[in-house]
Amino acid sequence: MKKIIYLSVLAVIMLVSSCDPQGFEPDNDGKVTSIAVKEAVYVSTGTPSMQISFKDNEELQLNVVILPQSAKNQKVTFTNKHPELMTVTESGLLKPKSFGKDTLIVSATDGSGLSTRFIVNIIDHMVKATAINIAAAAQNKQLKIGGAPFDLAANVTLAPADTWNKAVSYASNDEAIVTVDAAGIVTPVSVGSTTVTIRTTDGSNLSVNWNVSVLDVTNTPVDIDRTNWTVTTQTHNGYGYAWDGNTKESPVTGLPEHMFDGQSGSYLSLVKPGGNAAGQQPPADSEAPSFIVDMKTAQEFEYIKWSHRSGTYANTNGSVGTNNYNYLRVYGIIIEGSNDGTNFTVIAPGEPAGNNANIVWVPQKVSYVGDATSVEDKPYIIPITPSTYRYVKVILAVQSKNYATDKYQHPDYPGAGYTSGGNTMQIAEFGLGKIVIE
Ligand SMILES: [Ca+2]
Repeated sequence: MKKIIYLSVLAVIMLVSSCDPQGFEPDNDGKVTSIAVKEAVYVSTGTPSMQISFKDNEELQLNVVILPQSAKNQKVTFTNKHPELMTVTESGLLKPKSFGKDTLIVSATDGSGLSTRFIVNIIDHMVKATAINIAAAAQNKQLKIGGAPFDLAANVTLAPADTWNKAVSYASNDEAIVTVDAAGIVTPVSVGSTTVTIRTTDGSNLSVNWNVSVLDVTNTPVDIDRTNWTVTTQTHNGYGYAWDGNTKESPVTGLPEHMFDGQSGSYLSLVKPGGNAAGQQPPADSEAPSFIVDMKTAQEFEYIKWSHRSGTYANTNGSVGTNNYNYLRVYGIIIEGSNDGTNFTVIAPGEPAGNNANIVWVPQKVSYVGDATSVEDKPYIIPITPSTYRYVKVILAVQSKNYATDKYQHPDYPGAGYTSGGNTMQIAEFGLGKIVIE
């Protein structure tokens, strides 16, 4: 009998040892004492609790941790309070149906009666915007008439960063000031101030007004410096100019460089085909005279600056009086550009008019028709096709003697030029430049 008891005790010891190799004897009879879920985190706000969170377009597999690890029956069951929000499988896979707040109950099945509750936050994956932000650099933007459109969309962000639907709408509150397209490109229309309303489209119904002003612009003509310019003339007999005032040997004016001296009383004078002056009589059918300006370096230009003779002029050789006849003026030119001084390309006028598309018309206060006078004491800015050249050739193509309905004709001035007089064409100032928009 003693021997049997001894063996029984030994068997018990061996049994215990096989269940707990550490040698500690469980004090709970192998029952579950704690149920934890790895995915649950402690949330201290509100009623402090262990909470599980996931988005309503995701599934979440729970990993349950049972204590003690030696519990004999570690199987648990899952139930939840709101089956309309999610389902949970036998293996602890949470499947969302809608966003909201549910309660998950994880229960032991070993008869311990133990269960643990978790708050489950099923989050709307369609995160809505909470704010519309406009970059500081775009605040109170100033645009300019005729200036570049502004990319407002590039300066708009929504918070939070994971906002589901980042699309916003744009609406100008005064389309007479600015217009804005669906892509958020703002175009200035006229001077004034208004706002553009930026609105979310994700249902958050947020909006902000963006301030914008449209300012007038100044188009400033900037003349090219003429200091180093030189000029050559091309005439039927090679004579460089028609002298004016005093004598051929000591002319007062008429010289090519007088186009660059800043004085409208001095000028380059060239004899017209069919004219007779300074000992020169080019035939009426001879080629129109021209001059070539060498600017020494290639320059960008988009306008001609031209002054007709106006006022008096004096130098050591004497003086010339004012002369306001239209027939001493150039009516139209053909302008050409070159970078080698030999091969020239026609530069089209900014505003072609008349029966020759290459003619750049030189304005004056009176008509090209007939005999008229006008004081021309200000330079004209004449737009031409923007170009970059070192050499510019100006052919004096149209003047009073060849202005006629069957020759050169400007549509605003139908008729014939004055043919009885006017032997020379006089150019008081010639320049080139470009418009700077500020
Ligand atoms: Ca001059």
